[in-house]
Amino acid sequence: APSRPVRIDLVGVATASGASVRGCGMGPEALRVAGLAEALMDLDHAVADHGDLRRAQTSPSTHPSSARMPEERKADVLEMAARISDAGHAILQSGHVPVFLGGDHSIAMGTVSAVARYCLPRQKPVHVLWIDAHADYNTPQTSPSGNLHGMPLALLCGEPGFDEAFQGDWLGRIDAHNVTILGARSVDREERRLVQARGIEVIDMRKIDQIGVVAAVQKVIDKAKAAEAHLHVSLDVDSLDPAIAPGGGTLVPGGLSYREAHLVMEMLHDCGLVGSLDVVELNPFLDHGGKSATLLVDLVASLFGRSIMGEEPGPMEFVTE
Ligand code: HAR
Ligand code: MN
Ligand code: MN
Ligand code: MN
Repeated sequence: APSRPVRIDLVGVATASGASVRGCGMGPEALRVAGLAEALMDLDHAVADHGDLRRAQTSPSTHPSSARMPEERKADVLEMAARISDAGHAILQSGHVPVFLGGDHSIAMGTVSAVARYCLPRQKPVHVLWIDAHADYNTPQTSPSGNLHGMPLALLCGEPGFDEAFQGDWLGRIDAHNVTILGARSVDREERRLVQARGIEVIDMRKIDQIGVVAAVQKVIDKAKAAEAHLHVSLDVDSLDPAIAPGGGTLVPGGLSYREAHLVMEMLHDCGLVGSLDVVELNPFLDHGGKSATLLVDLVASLFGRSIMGEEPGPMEFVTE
């Protein structure tokens, strides 16, 4: 395998508390069944699986068909974020690459915090590449749904409007100028206003159609490389086209194609800057026979060095025009 072997620590986060559709709490196990650790070991990486973080078992609701109460779900999300942040920080301290398996996207409140808490005091800038159909930049004031998986980036960028329950030693902050959202095609009106006001770079699907994945990803790589940044990739299953990845609770048509998604991952691998990863929102209950889980495993393999012919094309070989 062409990539430099690294030590990868898998951390499952078996929760759907940030989402309204249940089932993505089973995501980590589906990724294991689809062969994630084996695929990475096949690329000569050393892999440890830390198992799953999960909330303590609570008694069943007296109203089984109703969703759990918003305040209770918020408490879950924040408790989980604190635990994720500490677990991720310890992994980074040990010099390993954390790969977080969601779980809904609210887990990124903890994962990105871990990266920020580790890198920023060491004068290492952080760049976050958020690959998603959505911007996940709502605040409790702007959110049309109240679902916390639509808010992690806003919290991480220090957006006002989050009450004191969201603040704590676990929370790490990132600069909105060091965030790129890739693959967006569903952004709420108020959310769009915030994203634009903060100067967050959004490479939406229309832009990808126009400039292509190569130019899009090269923009991110150039930025991260110039800053000598740690690149954190947060991969939401709904960034992918629903035809190839049906296993998500909030699907939006017009997503990344199979080869576009792989090319993103292949280029990110070759740039050598990726130091942590989230794979989120996989809902095995909605998936079709493991199709989405298998695709995600293959994409993670591409990110960690799997290539068709085993070659290592330097970044320059992408610039052919
Ligand atoms: N923007 C919508 C909201 O805030 C939906 C976004 C959340 N869905 C996700 N995130 N899957 O990527 O409710
Ligand atoms: Mn998301
Ligand atoms: Mn999404
Ligand atoms: Mn700035």
